[in-house]
Amino acid sequence: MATNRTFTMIKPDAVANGHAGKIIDHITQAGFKIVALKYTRLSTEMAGNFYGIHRERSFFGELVSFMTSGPIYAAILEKDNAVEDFRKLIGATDPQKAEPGTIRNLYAKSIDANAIHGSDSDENAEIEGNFFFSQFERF
Ligand code: 3AN
Repeated sequence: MATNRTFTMIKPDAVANGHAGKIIDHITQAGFKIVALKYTRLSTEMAGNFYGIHRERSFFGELVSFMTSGPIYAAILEKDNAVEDFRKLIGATDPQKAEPGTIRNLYAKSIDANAIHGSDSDENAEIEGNFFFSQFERF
């Protein structure tokens, strides 16, 4: 059964372009409640661990250098069917393929600088949330 939580990061491109406020508004207007929120910057080691599943992929080096290039917002979000509904809200990984009105369609420029992350499963939502937040930082 689907849990009701997912994890997101507003990526360095969207923060640098001044889109973070609009993206957070988009997320809350879509019915997601913010359970935890942090403004932070990933170290190379943290980004490498977070994206460890992609370590063997050709784009891994670029992905880590992009994700460490500036501050991000990390958040845990709550809503019924959170993982699936949030993936719909953000759109496809490649913004050229993202549906009109999705966050990546509106704010992302390229497949690597794609504005936002959303967990792809309940299991990963749990792992990724735990990566950033202690139990005392969730409400
Ligand atoms: P998503 O974030 O949509 O779940 P994943 O998990 O397949 O996508 O990829 C993780 C991140 O790696 C993406 N958000 C994107 O920034 C980057 N990425 C994925 N595929 C590519 C690619 N072909 N070229 C460059 N970066 C990529």
